[in-house]
Amino acid sequence: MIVYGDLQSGNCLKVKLLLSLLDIEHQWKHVNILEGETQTSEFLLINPNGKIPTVVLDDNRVLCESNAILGFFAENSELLPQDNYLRAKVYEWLFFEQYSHEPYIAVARFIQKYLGMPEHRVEEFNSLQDGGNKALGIMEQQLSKTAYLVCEQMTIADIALYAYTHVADEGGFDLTDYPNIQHWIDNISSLDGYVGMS
Ligand SMILES: N[C@@H](CCC(=O)N[C@@H](CS)C(=O)NCC(=O)O)C(=O)O
Repeated sequence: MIVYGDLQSGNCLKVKLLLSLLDIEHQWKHVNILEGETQTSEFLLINPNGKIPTVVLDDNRVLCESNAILGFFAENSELLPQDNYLRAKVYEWLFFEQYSHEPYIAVARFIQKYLGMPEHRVEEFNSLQDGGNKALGIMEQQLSKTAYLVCEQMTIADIALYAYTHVADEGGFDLTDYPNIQHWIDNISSLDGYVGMS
């Protein structure tokens, strides 16, 4: 199977980290977003939305959207609970990540790290800080009660949220304000099979 991605992207790191933790063999193809490689006619034939991560399975079926990809590969593993309620809590965090976390933290990081904070985006960057800190506050609150976001066991919710949280400082967020998140980050980054951004 082929995974199209960029390891500097949190959405792509989610997939790389899960495949590594579950020891699933794959070929990683680097895609350069800033060079427009997600918008070529060849790439748009694979994913009409022009985004990474994108997975092409061995039978040529395609799967997009990082959190859907996590769910697909985690099925029948301990990273996706069988219990209905716990599974719904995993989904709750996955949707939270896409709507209340990534649009603030990942976008602020993109403006600062990828674009080098251009003058015309400074106001937008500043406007993302409250929303990002709100999301971090919600995670911090949960992690003061349980070791991982859903329960005492790690799930794909943790992988999804880890991706942009552990580099939130690159978007202007100060993680020293969030000691439980810092502890959770340390736990995840010391797992066997861990891979980070490179
Ligand atoms: N909701 C999608 C977001 C994917 C996404 O925005 N990917 C970015 C990189 S992090 C991308 O491919 N941008 C290139 C483009 O929009 O042309 C997911 O979770 O996979």
